[in-house]
Amino acid sequence: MEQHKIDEYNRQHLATHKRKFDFVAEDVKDLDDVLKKLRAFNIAIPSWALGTGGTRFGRFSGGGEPRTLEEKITDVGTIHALNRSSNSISLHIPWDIPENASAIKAHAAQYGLRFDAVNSNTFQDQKDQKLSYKFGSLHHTDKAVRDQAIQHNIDVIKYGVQLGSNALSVWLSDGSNFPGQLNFRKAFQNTLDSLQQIYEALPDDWKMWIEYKPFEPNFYSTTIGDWGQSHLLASKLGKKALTLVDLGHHLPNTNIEQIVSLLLMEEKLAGFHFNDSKYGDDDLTVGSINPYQLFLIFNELVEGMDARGLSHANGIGWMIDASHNVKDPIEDLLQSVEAIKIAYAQALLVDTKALVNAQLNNDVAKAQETLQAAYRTDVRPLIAEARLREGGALDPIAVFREQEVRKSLIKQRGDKTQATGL
Ligand SMILES: [Mn+2]
Repeated sequence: MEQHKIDEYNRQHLATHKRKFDFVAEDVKDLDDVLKKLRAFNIAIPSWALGTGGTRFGRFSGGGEPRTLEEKITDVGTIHALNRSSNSISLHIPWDIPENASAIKAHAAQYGLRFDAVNSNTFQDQKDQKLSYKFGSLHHTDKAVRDQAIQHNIDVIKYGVQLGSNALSVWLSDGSNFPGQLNFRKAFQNTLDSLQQIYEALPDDWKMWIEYKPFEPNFYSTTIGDWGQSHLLASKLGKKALTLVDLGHHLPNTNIEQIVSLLLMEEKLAGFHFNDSKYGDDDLTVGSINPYQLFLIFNELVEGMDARGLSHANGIGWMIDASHNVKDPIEDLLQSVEAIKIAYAQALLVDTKALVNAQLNNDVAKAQETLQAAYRTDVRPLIAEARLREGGALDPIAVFREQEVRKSLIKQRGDKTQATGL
């Protein structure tokens, strides 16, 4: 994405933007501080979200999908050039093995990108793999399978070290489909023992992020099924182990914002996998179904991070984990980042003094009014202004469409390409 094209678009739309920005900015206390925070806030793009996601019934590629890790990085570069808020990429091993780490790093640096957490994968069997994960990986009854899965995680750390990453993200599909299939206690102990061995392989400045999920692909039990189980493991492992919250990994109507608040309090919140859902782990675009919940989560994040003096930009990990089977992946990721920044900006606008007062006085109506006053503010011009000051586009999707980026990707890469991933 050439900068002059972005600048040209911005020039054409500057007057309209100014009018909208001035209108909302007038009522924002600490405007400079809010803009500074918005400019610093970046969300990592997962390497598996740049192609069209499949479902268990089918997959309909959209054309021009990245065929290699280099092309995935190029696409993240396009996203970052447009929104200036996606300065890192999160790799999934073995879908994206960096064969030549220094060349990959240089390619990413060219777009101003670095590498976020690396993700291991023991929920599928790979070609040439000796033992199967059909009945689990780190919790497996057979020590040989556990050892193989442990070694894979250690290999992933090694790839991550070469790329300058500093966290290993672990999601296990381990669980059971039928009552009686598994001894819960032994499965948990095996998992703990396996994670301990991986933990010992972590470099000093690394973290281990432990993700949980209540069901799917197993439908009777999941060995790390909820935040309690993840937190129990993280507590037993030590300071470098933390709980990762994937928004779609909860049963319907779970109060995720409360989970976030308590994990932050305990210094055990690793970070986020953003997505949205209506029924289960739908992996829909974050903010597309329940933007109010996203705002309430960010309200707890801002309050809890401020209470601990953490930097919003990098105090915890921010990452998208979604799968798009009908949209252009780049447009979907641009929408995702925008939705996250909207919720963040609204949380920054909460009148915290008024809220604390309302809470102390049990003024329930005032507390609700205070939160919703922030939520109902149209903060999009603030985000556009922050993006403009960083050199991004006032409207990233509009530029992506005007420049016919997808069309040229199809021309370069072909119509029938398929990115590695789900
Ligand atoms: Mn996830």
